[in-house]
This record gives sequence, structure tokens and C-alpha cells, in this order.
Amino acid sequence: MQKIEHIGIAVKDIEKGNAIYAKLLGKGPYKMEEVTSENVLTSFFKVGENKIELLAATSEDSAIHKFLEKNREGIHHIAFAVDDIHAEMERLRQEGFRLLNEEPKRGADNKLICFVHPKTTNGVLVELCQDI
Ligand code: CMX
Repeated sequence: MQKIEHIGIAVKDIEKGNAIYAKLLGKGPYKMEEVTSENVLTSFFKVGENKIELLAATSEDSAIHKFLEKNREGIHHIAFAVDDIHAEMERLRQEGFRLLNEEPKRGADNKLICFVHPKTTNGVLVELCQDI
């Protein structure tokens, strides 16, 4: 693992979230992107070297919709940058973590991604991301 790549925050309304985080961070998102495979609308903010990703559901099938049925808006996942996602997935499998994808999939912001089940990481949904 190289560093924390971003922190994902679940919001009900992306525009309201953008307005709040633009005020908080002093600048607006550098990108907004819909990820149809995940049924989410995302927006990304830069904070120095780090990033914040806001996530809103685009359908009831979305993991974000399910999350917000059970929880308040707030931190949804922590993403770590990796050099070689296949090698890191294999390492985590060997260590007994439950991966939520058999193979890396394409995520927002030009990344290959894989999620690790929060039941195996002390209640935190973890994402691995590798630049494409
Ligand atoms: N953080 C911590 N715990 C979480 C969680 C989250 N984000 N989402 C769910 N959980 C917990 C639930 O509270 C529940 O715990 P309890 O059993 O103690 O109540 C447990 O995980 C549920 O597990 P589950 O029944 O196996 O699964 P769910 O249907 O609730 O789905 C999860 C949870 C993590 C497997 C699913 O959300 C998932 O596959 N996530 C990965 C994909 C994703 O999150 N996509 C959206 C972001 C995409 C992007 O960043 O681009």
C-alpha cells in the first residue's frame, strides 16, 4: 500500500454536498463523474496531496443508497493507492481478508479498484485503487 488515495463520503444530494465541501475546503470539486457500474455520482476535491470523494446514489440498487438507509451521511470508505492491484489482492486473500471483487473493476477517476469487506477490517470498508 502506498498512501491513502481518498476518503469516500456518502451524501444524499451531490449538489448540496458540493456546496458544503467547497465552503469547507475553499475550492470546488475538480471533477464530477457518474460511475454507472456502481450506480453512483461522484465528485472529487483535492486537499493538498489527498482527495475527498463525495458519493451519491443514482438508483436504489446502489451501495450508497443501502448505506444511507442504515446510516447517516458520513464516511463510507477509505481508499489506498497500490502499485499492483492484482498482487495486493492476492496478498490480502492470503492474509484472510474477504475481497468483494474476484477481479479488479473500473472505478471513478481512472482507477482499477477492489473493495475489502468491512467485516474483515474492523468495520471499515476499504478500497484498493491503482492508476490506469
Ligand atoms: N462501512 C462500514 N460498514 C459497512 C459499510 C460501510 N461502508 N456498508 C455496509 N457495512 C456493514 C453493515 O452495517 C452491516 O453490518 P452489520 O451486519 O453489523 O449490520 C454489514 O456491513 C453488511 O454486510 P452485507 O450484508 O454483506 O452487505 P451489504 O448489502 O450491506 O453491503 C458491502 C455492504 C460493503 C458489501 C457493499 O456496500 C459493497 O459491496 N460495497 C462495495 C462497493 C461500493 O461501496 N460501491 C460504492 C462506491 C463506489 C466508488 O467509490 O466509486
